[in-house]
Amino acid sequence: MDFTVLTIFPEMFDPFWQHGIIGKAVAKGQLGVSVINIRDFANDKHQVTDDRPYGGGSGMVMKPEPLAEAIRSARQRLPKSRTVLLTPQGRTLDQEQAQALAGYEGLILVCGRYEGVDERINQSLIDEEISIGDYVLMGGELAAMVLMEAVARLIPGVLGNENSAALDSFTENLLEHPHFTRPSVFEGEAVPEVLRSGNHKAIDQWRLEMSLIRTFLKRPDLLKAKRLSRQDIDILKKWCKDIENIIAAQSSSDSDSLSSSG
Ligand code: 4HQ
Repeated sequence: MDFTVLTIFPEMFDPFWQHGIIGKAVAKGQLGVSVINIRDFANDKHQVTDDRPYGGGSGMVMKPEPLAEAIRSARQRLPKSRTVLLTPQGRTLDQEQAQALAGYEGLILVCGRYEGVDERINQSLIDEEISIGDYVLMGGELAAMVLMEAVARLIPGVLGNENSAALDSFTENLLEHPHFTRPSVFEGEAVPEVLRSGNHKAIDQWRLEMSLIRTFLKRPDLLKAKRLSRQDIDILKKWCKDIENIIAAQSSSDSDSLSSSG
């Protein structure tokens, strides 16, 4: 996978390429990264990349000529790549889309500043508009980094042998189970006994139960969208039964509280 970023702030990406798993993937040649300074494609003496908006109003607009030349230059180097504009007007990035983007040979990520880019760039040179969420940033650079992190970890080999596991949680619409490490008791809170039992079948079962209940409590929308396995359904049914039993025990022993609470 090749990432090419178009920006007027190329230095912002140096620390990003250099650290952590992305840095390692670049060093191992699993990831090709480059940055194009849009300013280098401005032809005037002062290398201006913005201009005043037609129709008036506050703020500036990214001039089309330098941006168009920068995109063409990137495409020439990576003809099979997909050109993405980071903008709040795009579809909101999710795991499924990250998965699809990971399938391209290259991604050209266009980062706007100011009020955004001249609309004609959008019409002729952008394959896809992507947003990282419904809030307003000052430029597309951080959005491009978010996108690259989400995509890079899906490229085979980048996360090592954990890769297939990493695909699991969100792709399957399930939040992760809780994680614990040493010490076994921290500030009075003990690690759940099952995790220290050495019983791997019991551990797997507990983790799946935790994943399901957390998804139900924190992100019911995900659980609703999930394709449930037989095992998932059995776990959910067991909880339903447990809750029903608790309610049944209440109504037989304490009918007063039922009628008074309505
Ligand atoms: N931008 N997701 C760039 C964003 C944004 C987002 C605002 C992009 C400013 C010039 N990008 N323009 N949200 O807020 O991707």
